[in-house]
Amino acid sequence: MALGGGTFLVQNKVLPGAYINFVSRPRAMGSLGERGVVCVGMELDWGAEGMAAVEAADFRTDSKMLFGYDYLSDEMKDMRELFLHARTVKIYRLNSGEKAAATVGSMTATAKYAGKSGDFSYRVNGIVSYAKNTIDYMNEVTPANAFSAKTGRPYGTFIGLEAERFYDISDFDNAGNLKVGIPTPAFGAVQPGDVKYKDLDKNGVVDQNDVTAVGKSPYPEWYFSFGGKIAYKGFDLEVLFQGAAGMSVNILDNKNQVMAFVNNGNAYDIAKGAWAYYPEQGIDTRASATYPRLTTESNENNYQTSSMWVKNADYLKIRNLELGYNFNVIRLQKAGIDNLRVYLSAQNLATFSGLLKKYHMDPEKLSGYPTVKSYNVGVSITF
Ligand SMILES: [Ca+2]
Repeated sequence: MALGGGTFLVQNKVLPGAYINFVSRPRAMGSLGERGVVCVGMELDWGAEGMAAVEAADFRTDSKMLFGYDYLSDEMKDMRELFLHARTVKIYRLNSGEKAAATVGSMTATAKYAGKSGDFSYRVNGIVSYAKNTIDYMNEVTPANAFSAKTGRPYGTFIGLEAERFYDISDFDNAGNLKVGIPTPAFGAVQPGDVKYKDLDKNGVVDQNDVTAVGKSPYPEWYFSFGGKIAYKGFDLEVLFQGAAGMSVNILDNKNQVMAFVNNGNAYDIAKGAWAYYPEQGIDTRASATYPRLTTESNENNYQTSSMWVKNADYLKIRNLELGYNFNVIRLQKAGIDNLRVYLSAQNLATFSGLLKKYHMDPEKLSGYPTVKSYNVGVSITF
């Protein structure tokens, strides 16, 4: 399939070793398996070699924050790198019945810095990218209220009800009915301790016409990884961190761990924050409750997609940590072995995440077992 087509590339040599690319790429992406998707946009690359940038330091002169062109020998060029890539594209989906258009902007920066002094050497490197999209047009049934629309928001944005608070005793009359003036929820009878949602269109009824954005999308806006390695004589220590930010998850997707007692299931830690008011037993969690009242009955009202359950899913993980020692002795080489390495490594050693801390859920793998930690001891021989 060929729609659009043509690539215009202008490469400007700005400085020896530095370059700027202006790329205009109207192109069809049919070859990527998505039929009828056309992508038109601008890309801008900026790379520099032999340039000490803001994030780098020139260890030879011990100067920091050096900016400007700095001649480096070929050997040194391998040790420093700074690269920026910016992109804005408009994506059109042209299939009949599935018309959609979105604007996507993204930027990626990578940097590497390495040095060596005698038997000691080090390297640090990182990548950070930011991407944001907006749905310009899609085949959406026009909602009753503009604030409910998916169009105009990033793809995948969680749309749901805004949980305001829990119903209190004072919201009900003596017969157990909601007092006049309190909007009626459309998801069945409620009691004190159930989730009270905002009646956004103020029509006196809380229903699906009151939904709006209650979080971001499950696709991160920010993605980053950074790491480094230090080596001294035969020893080396390497670490890699990776993380993502600017995304949400709906923890109701892990029903077993969120909905207490449902299907005779257990109540997990999350339910410890349950609303409870038993004055005769001296129990009153009303001021601090973070979870609706506990019940063994199904409760449609409390388990709507809402800000009660859509949570921030940012995380940072230590993906890899490895300590190694390289034997590189002449005796071994005589035996035809170039290198003998012993190492101790750990994968997914630690996860820093509010979701994991508060709800024992791995943001990358909401249900089931969290990402597996693993430890390895190894020997590698290079012949
Ligand atoms: Ca309403």
